[in-house]
Amino acid sequence: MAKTALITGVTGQDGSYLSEFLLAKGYEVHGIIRRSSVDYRERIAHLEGTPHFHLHYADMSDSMSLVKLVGKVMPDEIYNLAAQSHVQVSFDAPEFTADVDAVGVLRILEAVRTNHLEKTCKIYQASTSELYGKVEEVPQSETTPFHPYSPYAVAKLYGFWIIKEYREAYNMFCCSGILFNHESERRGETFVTRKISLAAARIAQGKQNCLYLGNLDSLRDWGYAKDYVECMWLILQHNTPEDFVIATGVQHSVREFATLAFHHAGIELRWEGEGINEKGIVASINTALAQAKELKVGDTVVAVSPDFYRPTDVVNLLGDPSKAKHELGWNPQTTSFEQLVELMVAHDMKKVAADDAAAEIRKVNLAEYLEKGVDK
Ligand code: NAP
Ligand code: G4F
Repeated sequence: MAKTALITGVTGQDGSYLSEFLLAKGYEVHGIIRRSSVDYRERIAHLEGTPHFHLHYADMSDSMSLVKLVGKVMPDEIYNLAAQSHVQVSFDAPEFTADVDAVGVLRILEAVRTNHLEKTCKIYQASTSELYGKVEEVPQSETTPFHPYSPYAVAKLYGFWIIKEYREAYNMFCCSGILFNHESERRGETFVTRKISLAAARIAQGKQNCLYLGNLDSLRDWGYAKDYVECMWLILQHNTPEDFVIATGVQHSVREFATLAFHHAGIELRWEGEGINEKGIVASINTALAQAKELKVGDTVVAVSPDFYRPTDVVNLLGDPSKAKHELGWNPQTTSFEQLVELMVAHDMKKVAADDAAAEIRKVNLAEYLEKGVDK
């Protein structure tokens, strides 16, 4: 019999890849969407209307909607991915972040218990390396103490502990994947990697002059989201409910990400200055890739803006994925950092060019419309 999965956060980066992964495994996939003034769900548009993929309105801040939906779907597995997932935004909207990212987890657990599914329904919780925050050891593993360092991380800490509590108190199969940063061509455009890959593509095509970033020294363990969703599934197929660190075990700085991204867009950077005065300057141009007419050697294309500094910043994340490797048989090196940056920039070079083409078509249509009127 096909298994049934319920995914919260189905419209997000991970939700979209996980849906594809589970559909390919023969699952019946149900996802939670919330009302928005924009109805186009870009990351899952290609799945909507396909036979085993179903969407339902609910919200992580609305217990009743979750209780009713869990009762209707009767899932074998729940993947709780929904969250206000932007760390910097959590300083601006801390209460909303706590409601969705902390109490939301409790609501899912209680929805399962209310529907008497605690013996049959397994739950995956999207925990995060941000729990290590102001890190107490490097690299970080399942035994490293937590030291959350943002409202987001504090909310996620509650989620982690309530999952553990329900596992022990009610013998439920619920686990956390402690995932380090994972990126892709579907990554939200304000996370640092995607912000960089898009800006590099725009600057190479003459659509943007300069990219403003915050802390260039920050270190991350960046993996590919498509590789990481497999692990979410593996965690729920393990014979015992346990928590796992999911990471590559390789660390790079924001500056290194930017240097490599600009390289793939045809721009070699050199760095000058320090702190707020640091700049990424064009050292050479590969005109086969970077075709912006005005771009020249010596131009400043990356600068630092204090707008992107955080009140407290997590600066040294490096995961130890040994447990996932040995107990789940997962390969942390499927996609390397170099491949990740290359595929993101390649995608965004095409996207920026295509956006231009689409804008041209819109301009032509608009001109035609203005000329001929609405009833042509
Ligand atoms: P994402 O792209 O920001 O997606 C977040 C999802 O949560 C979206 O589908 C969003 O829906 C949904 N959501 C937010 N508030 C909601 C609410 N009140 N009710 C229902 N749905 C709501 O995040 P992601 O990168 O895929 O990450 C997935 C999960 O993993 C998140 O919990 C994140 O905190 C965690 N995580 C991510 C990483 C990473 O590097 N990506 C690492 C560790 C942990 P809308 O589309 O309607 O906004
Ligand atoms: O890309 P980021 O915004 O990701 P961050 O804060 O690490 O959070 C992401 O990964 C977590 C896992 O560790 C997830 F739990 C979370 O949901 C999210 O997916 O920032 C990465 C680093 C930070 O140190 C930030 O200060 O890059 C630094 N940074 C420098 N300039 C910037 C910028 N971050 C952003 N977003 N924008 C900048 O201009």
